[in-house]
Amino acid sequence: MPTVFVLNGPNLNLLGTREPEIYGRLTLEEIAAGCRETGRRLGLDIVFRQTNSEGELVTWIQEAIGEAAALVINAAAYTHTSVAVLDALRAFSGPIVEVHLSNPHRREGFRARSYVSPVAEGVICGFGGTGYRLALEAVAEILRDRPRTSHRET
Ligand code: CA2
Repeated sequence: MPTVFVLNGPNLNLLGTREPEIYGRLTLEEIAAGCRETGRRLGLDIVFRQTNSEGELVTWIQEAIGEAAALVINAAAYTHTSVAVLDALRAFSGPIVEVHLSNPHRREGFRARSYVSPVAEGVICGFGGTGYRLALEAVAEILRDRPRTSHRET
């Protein structure tokens, strides 16, 4: 079964507690549970993580090399700032899907720039927690159409 890392960046652990008008009412744990459920349905082994640290996010992306068939990433604020995240993502050869709960293009101008998009197969934004399910469905389809053998499968 292909492993998919679902990586989440800073402050997403606060979901469900503040700013529901922007990010919705789901907690990150509820989103994680939804991803695991979707993974069971699609035959994907989901590794779901969140960190507030840029270095830890980079380390997890490096871990995904050789461990994961695909990456779903909501790098949160690091999306707009982190060349380190971009460089790590460039080293990952499988498909990458970028997810955002909100639609950054409807918000402040600085959110329109993404250091993840240049290496992503696609971007899903503005659909709240549903975006994670859509991202996993896209990943499953990409892996079906374009199976890779360089990653570990269990
Ligand atoms: O819409 C998204 O998913 C974002 O990646 C969320 C980031 C933001 O910097 C990006 O521009 C778009 C921020 C996540 C912060 O999450 C919070 C949740 C509840 C309360 C406070 C922050």
